[in-house]
Amino acid sequence: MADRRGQLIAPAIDVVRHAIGDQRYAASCRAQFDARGALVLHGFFRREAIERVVRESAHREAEAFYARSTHNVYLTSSNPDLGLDHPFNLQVTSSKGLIADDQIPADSPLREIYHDPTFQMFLCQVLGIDEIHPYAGTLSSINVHFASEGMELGWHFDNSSFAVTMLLQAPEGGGVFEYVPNLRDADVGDMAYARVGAVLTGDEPVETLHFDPGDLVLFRGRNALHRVTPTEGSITRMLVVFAFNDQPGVELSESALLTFYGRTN
Ligand SMILES: O=C(O)CCC(=O)C(=O)O
Ligand SMILES: [Fe+2]
Repeated sequence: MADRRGQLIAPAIDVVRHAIGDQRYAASCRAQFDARGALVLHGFFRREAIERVVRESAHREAEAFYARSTHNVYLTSSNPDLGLDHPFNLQVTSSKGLIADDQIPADSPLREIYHDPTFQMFLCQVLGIDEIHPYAGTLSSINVHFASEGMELGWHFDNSSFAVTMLLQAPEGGGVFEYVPNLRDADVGDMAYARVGAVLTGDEPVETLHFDPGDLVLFRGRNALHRVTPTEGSITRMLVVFAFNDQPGVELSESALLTFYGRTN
């Protein structure tokens, strides 16, 4: 399938349901994304592509790097001066397994999607950015996350301003993405302590983002407080993260690489 400019589009993308090469379609996606801080495009990836990626990823679950940590919602170290029960210092738990970009096969449909020029241009239009680039380095661009029974991601804000994900395999229960859109404006240094405290004590209502395997999900994780509830049952939650930057040459810090992957290259 080709777009308006005759550009071939990765066959894994269902361009019949999602005309990503069409400016009007991109504009309507952007309006939804801006209004909600999140966008779910149901059935974005074709079933055959998902099944293939699940087949090529599932047996690598044992090779994944597993980490469990306690952290605050800002993913920084604590500040003892503020007191242990200050929202800045409240601790939550995260545990997941991860395979890095260099563990994903060269011919995986995930790579075709990630590098597809029409897909990248569509993301720019929806996100309102001029350029989109992979991470420098060999680990961070495409990752597959595994959450087996009991694993969860605690409440947090992402470091990056946007996230692009796709669920590969849903668990029997749990693994629910909960969030509060636009809880803060990180660009002006807003820490939103009162609301962060209220979400963590259950006093502020949160929203649930529903998505199924094959749905494309975009969200503004730097300003939306979000979590993924613990997986229930024996089916592992599997999710792809397509990580991009709006500038070239960005790489995670050495300590972030060690935390996420247990290695730096
Ligand atoms: O697993 C998800 O749906 C979200 C992942 C996430 O929030 C993250 O990796 O920071
Ligand atoms: Fe996140």
